[in-house]
Amino acid sequence: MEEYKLPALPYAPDALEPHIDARTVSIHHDKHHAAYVTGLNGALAKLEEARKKGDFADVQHLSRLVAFHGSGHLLHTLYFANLGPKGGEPSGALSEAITGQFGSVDNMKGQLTAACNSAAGSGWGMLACEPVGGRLLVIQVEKHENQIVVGAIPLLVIDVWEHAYYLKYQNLRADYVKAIWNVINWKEVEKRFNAARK
Ligand code: MN3
Repeated sequence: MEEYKLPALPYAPDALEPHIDARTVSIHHDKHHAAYVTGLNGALAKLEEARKKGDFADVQHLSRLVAFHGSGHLLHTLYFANLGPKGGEPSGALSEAITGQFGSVDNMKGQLTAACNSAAGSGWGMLACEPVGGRLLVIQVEKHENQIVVGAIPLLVIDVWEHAYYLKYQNLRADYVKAIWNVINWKEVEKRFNAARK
């Protein structure tokens, strides 16, 4: 298996200005996201070593590292892909599903905004689709290495760790969350939704 690699940003670092500043996007992607990729590869290499030696004394610690860095890598890959300079509103089947289940797109945004604003420091807000009933769920992630609804497929994720907004917004997380609705790549969210329902 090849090592995990940091995916390139799908747009220029300043593409989300003025809502998310270029310096934050650069540091977030080049330093924070990169660190998860390095951490995940490191933990997997140690597990490979452990398998070769037949010595699993550190398996609990290493499993936690895989969960922490693996979730970090996957969530940040989704996060950067579900943002984009064009913004807009959901359309098609996704829009119908959101309206059907939340009453309106604004209701969903209200719940997801509240989940983002009240998540503990290292958290995420997430719109997900669970595959048993096909229901859309707003999920509040407080420790990203813990699964909240096992099997639910993230459609839209919003990073609310301080590094995602602090340079521009300092302690005003709610202002960052309010601004981020201007730069959601709904086509990407829709693509994930259509794949999740199959
Ligand atoms: Mn982050």
